[in-house]
Amino acid sequence: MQDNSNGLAIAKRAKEDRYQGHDYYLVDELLSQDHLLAREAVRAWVKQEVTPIIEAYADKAQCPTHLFKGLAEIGAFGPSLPVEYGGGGMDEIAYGVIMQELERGDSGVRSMASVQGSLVMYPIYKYGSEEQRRKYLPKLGSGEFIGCFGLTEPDHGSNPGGMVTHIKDDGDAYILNGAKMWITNSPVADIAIVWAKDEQGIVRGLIVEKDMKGFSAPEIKGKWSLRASITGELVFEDVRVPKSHVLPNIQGLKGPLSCLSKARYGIAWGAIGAALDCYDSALRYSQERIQFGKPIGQFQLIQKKLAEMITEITKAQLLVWRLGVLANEGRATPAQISMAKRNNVMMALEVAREARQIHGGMGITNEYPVMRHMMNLETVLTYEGTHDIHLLITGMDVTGLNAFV
Ligand code: TGC
Ligand code: FAD
Repeated sequence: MQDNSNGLAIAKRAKEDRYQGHDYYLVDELLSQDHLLAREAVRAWVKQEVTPIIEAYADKAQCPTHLFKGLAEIGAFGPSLPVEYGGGGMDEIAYGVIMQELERGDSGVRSMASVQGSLVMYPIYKYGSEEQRRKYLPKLGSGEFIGCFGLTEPDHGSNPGGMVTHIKDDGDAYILNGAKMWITNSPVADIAIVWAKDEQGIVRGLIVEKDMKGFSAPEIKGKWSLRASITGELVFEDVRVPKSHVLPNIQGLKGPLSCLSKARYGIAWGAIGAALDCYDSALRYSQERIQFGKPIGQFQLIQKKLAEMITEITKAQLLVWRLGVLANEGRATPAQISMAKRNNVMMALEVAREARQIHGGMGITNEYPVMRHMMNLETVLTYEGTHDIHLLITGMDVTGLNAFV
């Protein structure tokens, strides 16, 4: 009878979350005690709350909405926003570190936090009236309210400036018509930040509440990526939005794009978390899996994969650390953020693909996190600006020539 004890023993252990971080260039020495404490807290929370359930939720294509409260408790919503407005009062590096640990668990869980903090709380904080800030931010920060961000439309994704969703003046309110597509959290959201054109064609931001008449948010089904995140549409049919719900301090496309800069920054950090989880799992598998009488990690081709993975992860870690320093000084440009988002997400996707190969057949199963990360990262490569759009942003920045006109 054949001895299959090696494969069975590894599969049994795979379900345990044995993740540990990897820091080849001692980048942790560039972090403060507060950053490291925040990371430990979120890592422990992910091990306790996310890892045990995430494969089942991804399998059923369901969002673990019960995690919203816990995310609020660990300070994942707006970590760098002021405490009095529902945020965490920390710096931009702490925000990045938290996103990294969340995405180590699952990109969809990081998405839950990114949208709430950077795309809903941030625009209300930055562009809202004091009354709007006081009304919504504490509830969003505590997870009592869930928010979503509606920019993309069925016919306007990479080119949001072409949006057709619009508002018409009607005395003390605006009448909102149109539709948004691919909106994270929309079916479970209490409020939506909606970007629409006014009668002069200027983009305005509105806070739309879920029970406003004529507003609906149907779920989009059938996703093979980000399965543990809920995505939907936003449909507006003559929705009467009081003028007090318009964000008074911003006009133009710069409004939503500046929110995207905040969220893209978090994704640049977050993607490294997914890469680290794949690398960590592959490294362990390579030491435990025996073929031809020795651990597969002893074969040069496996070592090549692992060496290249940790090299790319290390480069990405240094990139976001420097970006974080610039962000703390208020000097990180949108184009620098684009470069980091683009580089780190593709890096993570390539690491996931290599890690999948190292796991052999087991790599396609939910015994290991690798295939889930890989599928998730296909969305991360596309949302918040596609891989190619970010390349064109870098191209425009270095040449001074605009490819979008
Ligand atoms: P353009 O003329 O270049 O810019 C209009 C105004 O905006 C300013 N701006 C920015 N400001 C801050 N941050 C940025 N990243 C900015 N990008 C541009 C710009 O300076 C200008 O200001 P002003 O004062 O001159 O008016 O606009 P354009 O229409 O030519 O578009 C350029 C382009 C293609 C780069 C832009 O539209 C773009 O980034 N497209 C990608 C769209 C996108 O990223 N959509 C994401 C939707 S939200 C999402 O995916 C959430 S997923 C969340 C999750 O689940 O985690
Ligand atoms: P398109 O813009 O149609 O692009 C299709 C292809 O054409 C891409 O490869 C693109 O790179 C390429 N392309 C387009 N223009 C150019 C060009 N000028 N030059 C070269 N190539 C070009 N949006 C929100 O507003 N809020 C959300 O919460 C949100 N969550 C999302 C969640 C998920 C799961 C997904 C999948 C998307 C989400 N999005 C959200 C939408 C996301 O931002 C868009 O999918 C993305 O911006 C791309 O738009 P599109 O899908 O319409 O693709």
